[in-house]
Amino acid sequence: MKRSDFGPDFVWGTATASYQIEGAWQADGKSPSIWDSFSHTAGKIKTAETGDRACEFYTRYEEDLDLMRSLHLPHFRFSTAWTRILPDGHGRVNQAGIDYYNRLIDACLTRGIEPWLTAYHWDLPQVLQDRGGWKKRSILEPFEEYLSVLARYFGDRVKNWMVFNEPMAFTGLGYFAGVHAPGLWGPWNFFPAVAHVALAQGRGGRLLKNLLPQAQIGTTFSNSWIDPASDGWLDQQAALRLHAVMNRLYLEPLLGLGFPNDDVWLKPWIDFHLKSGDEKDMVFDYDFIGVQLYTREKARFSALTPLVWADIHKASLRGVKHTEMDWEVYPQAIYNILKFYHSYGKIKKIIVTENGAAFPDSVVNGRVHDADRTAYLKEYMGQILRARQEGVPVEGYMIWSFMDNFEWAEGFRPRFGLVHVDFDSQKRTVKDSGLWFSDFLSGRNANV
Ligand code: IFM
Repeated sequence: MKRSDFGPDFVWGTATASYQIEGAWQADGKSPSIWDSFSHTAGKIKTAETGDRACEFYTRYEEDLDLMRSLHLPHFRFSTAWTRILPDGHGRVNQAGIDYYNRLIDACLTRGIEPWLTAYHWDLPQVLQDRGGWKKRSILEPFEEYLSVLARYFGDRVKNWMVFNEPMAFTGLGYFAGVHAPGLWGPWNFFPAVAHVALAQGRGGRLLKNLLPQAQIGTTFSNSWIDPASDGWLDQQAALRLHAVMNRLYLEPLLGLGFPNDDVWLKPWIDFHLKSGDEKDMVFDYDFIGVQLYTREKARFSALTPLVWADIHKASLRGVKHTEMDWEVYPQAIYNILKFYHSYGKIKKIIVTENGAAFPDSVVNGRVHDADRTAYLKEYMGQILRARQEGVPVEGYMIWSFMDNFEWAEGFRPRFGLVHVDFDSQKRTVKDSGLWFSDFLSGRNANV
C-alpha cells in the first residue's frame, strides 16, 4: 500500500477538537462551556482532570503547526469554541475569539496546511445549557446565528466545513447516559435533544451552503460496526436495534428517510418533539459525509436496557485484541461501515474524518515505540483502500488525533495522538506511528 494507491486528490490529515486541545478556558473573553462546568464537577471525570490547560494549543498552535508541516500532514481538522466567539451564546461577537481563529487559520494556510473546521464539537455555551440546551427548540436560533458568524468571518479562507461532530455520541452520552456534559440522563432528555439536533443538522448544512456556495459542507457521524454476540435470534435482533440507534439514527432523517422505525421503536418518541414540516427540514444533501469509526461491538439481548434491549459484550471480556478504550481492533469494521453508507445510494462523497487508537504509550530515550498503533492504522487504511477500490466514494482519511489530548470523561489517560504530549511540561514527542505516517505521506516508506 502506498499513498498513490488512493489517488492524487485523496485528503490526508489529522483531527482535533477545541476543548480537547486548546486549554485557556478563561482567556480573552471566553465564557464557560458545558465541558468546563462538567469537568469542574467532582466525580464526572474518571481522573478528576479538566481541560483547563489541555495541550495549551491556544498559545502553542504555531509550534504545533510547524510540527504538523514537518510531518507532511496536509490537512488539519479542528473545531471552533462557540464560547470564544459568542460568549453569551448569541448576540455580542467576541473579537478576541475571532482574532484567535483568524490567526490559527492563517497560520495553517501560510504553512500549506488546509484547515477543516468543525462548528460544533460538543462545547455548548453553559449559558445556553442553562436555558435547556439541545432539549429546547429555542437552541436553533443561536446555533444558526453561530454558524452565520463563522461563515462571515472565516468563510473567505476555510473551504471545508463540518456542522456537527458525532451527534449520536454527544446526545447519547450527554443526554441519555449522563456520562458526558451536560450530564443529563433518561429518554425524557434524550428524545427532545435528538429531535432538535437532527433539525439543526439539516438546517445548519443548508444555511452554510447558502452562505458559502463554493465551500464543501459536511457533517460527521460516529459509528461502530455491530455484530451479534451469538447466532441466537435474541442477540441478532439486539444487534439490529443497536445498529439502528448507533449508526442510523441521525443519518436517515438527513437522507430523507425519517428516523428509523423498523428494527427499533424510537420514532414516535422523537416525533413528539417535532412540528409539521420539520421532517422535510431535516433533509439536506451534504457535499460530503464524515464517517468516524474505531471498532466493532458485539451486541447481546439485555432485559435491563429499555427501548434498545441490548448491551455490548466488551472486547476485553471476549478476549480479543483491544485498545485502551476497550475497543476491539477489527479493521474490517471500517470496510463494512463504508459499504453500508454506500448502500443508501445517496451519498456523493465520504471522508473518514476520524479513526485511530489509544494505547498506553511512554517516552523512552526520546522515542515512543507504538508499534500497535502503526499496525492499527495500516490495517484500517488497507480496508479503506479496499472499499475505495470497490467503488465506495471515500476520498479522505483523518487520524484521531494529531496529538494526545483530553479524552472527555476518561481524562488524559487514553492517548490517541501521533504526537505524545507530556501534560506537565507540554513537551511534544513524535511517536513512531507519527514518523511512519509522515514517511507514508512523503513516499519514503512506499510499500507498507
Ligand atoms: O476523542 C473523541 C472525539 O472527540 C470524538 N470521536 C471519538 C474520539 C475518541 O474517543
